[in-house]
Amino acid sequence: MDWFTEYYNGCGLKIRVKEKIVERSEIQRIEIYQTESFGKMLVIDGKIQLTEFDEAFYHEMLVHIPMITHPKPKDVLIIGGGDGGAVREVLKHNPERIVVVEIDRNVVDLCKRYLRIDKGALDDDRVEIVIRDGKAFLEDSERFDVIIVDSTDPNPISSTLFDREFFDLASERCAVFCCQSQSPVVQRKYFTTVLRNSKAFKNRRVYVSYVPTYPLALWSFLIAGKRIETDIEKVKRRYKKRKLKTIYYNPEVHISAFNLPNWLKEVVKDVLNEGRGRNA
Ligand code: AG3
Repeated sequence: MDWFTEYYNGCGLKIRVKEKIVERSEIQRIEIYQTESFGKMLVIDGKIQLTEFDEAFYHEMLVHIPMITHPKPKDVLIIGGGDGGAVREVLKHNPERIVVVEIDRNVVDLCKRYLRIDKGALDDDRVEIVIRDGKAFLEDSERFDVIIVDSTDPNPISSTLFDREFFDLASERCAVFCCQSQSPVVQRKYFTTVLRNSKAFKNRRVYVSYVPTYPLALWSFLIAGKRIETDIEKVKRRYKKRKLKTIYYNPEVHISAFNLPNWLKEVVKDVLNEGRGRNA
């Protein structure tokens, strides 16, 4: 049996793999493995995107916090997320329409064929799949109730989803926005880039979750919207009303995700306050 290793800043994660199920390299190098203990695993350009074992930890936290924040999400846009994990979770809220804008057709095709974590969601009548760069799509798109960005780490293909203009545009196209914002521990630069470039949103908060197969397991998310829902009673009511069935997310986890340790609070505060008061 072989080991698959993803390296980050002077450390890494090693996972034992039984076989490589498929590999395709066009705009990105996509690999799907059968691992020894974590089920199937999707890797893009050497970086672990998901394993069957913990993908719900990530997708549920990426999706349910913004979806619950919106009182009645009807139109939802997912940028990235061609594996279908995020769409599967969005469908649990029974929206009228979901558009998935994925830049790489191969992600959708290979995941549908070899992974099937979407559980049929990618073929649902309410779901439209558009193969296009997410920022280009937003330039001439309508407004959505919720926009969720399920991207890879910043790289030449995904970099348009991390720049200032992207967040400026997104802020005009939705009521609630949420994106994954990388590891605040071992990818601090990526994390602060998201915070710096998303100034167009007037009200933003960071929350965190535990995703064991991502760099050092502590993962961050940025949510923006007029009112970010952290009232436990309201969250409980919506969770119940929408009859959500989840394996990680619940109303208590929703609330506690926003409670950051001091060092991270400091990082967030420092970046959000940058430039303020300089000319005071
Ligand atoms: N998107 C976030 C994956 C980031 C993982 N980074 C890494 N392993 N260096 C996941 C896409 C799954 N829908």
